[in-house]
Amino acid sequence: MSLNERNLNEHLEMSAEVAEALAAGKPVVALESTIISHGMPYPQNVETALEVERIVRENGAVPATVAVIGGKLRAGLTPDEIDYLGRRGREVIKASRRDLPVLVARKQDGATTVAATMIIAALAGISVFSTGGIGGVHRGAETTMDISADLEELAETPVMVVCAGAKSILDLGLTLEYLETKGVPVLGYGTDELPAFYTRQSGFGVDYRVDTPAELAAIFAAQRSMGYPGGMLVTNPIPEEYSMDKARIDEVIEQALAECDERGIHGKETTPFLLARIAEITGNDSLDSNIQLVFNNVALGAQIASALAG
Ligand code: PSU
Ligand code: MN
Repeated sequence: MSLNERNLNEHLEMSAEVAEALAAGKPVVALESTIISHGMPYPQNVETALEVERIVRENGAVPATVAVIGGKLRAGLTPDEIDYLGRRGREVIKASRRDLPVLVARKQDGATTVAATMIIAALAGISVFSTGGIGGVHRGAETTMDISADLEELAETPVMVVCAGAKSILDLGLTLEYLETKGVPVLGYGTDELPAFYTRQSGFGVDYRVDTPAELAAIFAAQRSMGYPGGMLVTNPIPEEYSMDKARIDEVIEQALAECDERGIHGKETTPFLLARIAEITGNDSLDSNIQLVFNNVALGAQIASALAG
């Protein structure tokens, strides 16, 4: 273990349940908290986060919701802490990789993005992390250079991230190119096509189609056993019955993007703004789909973690 990792570990605090499960080699699934504070409105955010933990357990794994609380890197929150993050919403600092040192030094709270959740999961020794969607290369990145730190983290940190693809608020083609350059395998669970979050299809292919949790676990184990750094991305299509009409959601996304531009929103505010606007414009239809795809991803994450442990 490097010096840096040891230093970070001093700041890590696992719940007793998560620590015991990891020590016993039992399956654990990491869950992020930006989705709670910035990705969904209250109270659906808290209801979803608690239901997600229940689904992980139902599928035989221990949930480890990740956040920064009072400067501690936490894996495994209490329901009260989840409620606190959900109620405070966007007042909680959205914490990606670059934010962690400041929050730790100042003993502040932070809702962790995919990137920051991967860092904390890896420190804790958790291999599988399920969420809704990841950050990626934003449309117009050729001039804004807005590329999520999530992609860089996937290149460096040994965690398998299970998501429903990426929203077309991003440039999906450029996101795939970036992941290819960085050597991140993009696996489609039961699909050849990259899912686009609200819809099952994007028009872009994944690197490999994989049909079972057992094979996903085997591919992750193979990556780890070769000893070089990096994680991988599993993309799991939204269940058919909850998928949205592509033309409708594309229209809404275009409108949200135009408003984002007009208001000059940039940096870390971009993704939360777009997510909130899409939910507002669709009158919460998209929120229901969002919640269902997260449920679907955490069930798969628990099955992969079980296969890895077994
Ligand atoms: N995409 C979603 N829902 C989310 C996010 C992205 O559909 O909640 C959150 C995740 O926490 C992700 C972060 O890691 O936004 C990416 O933010 P940025 O683009 O600023 O890196
Ligand atoms: Mn960004």
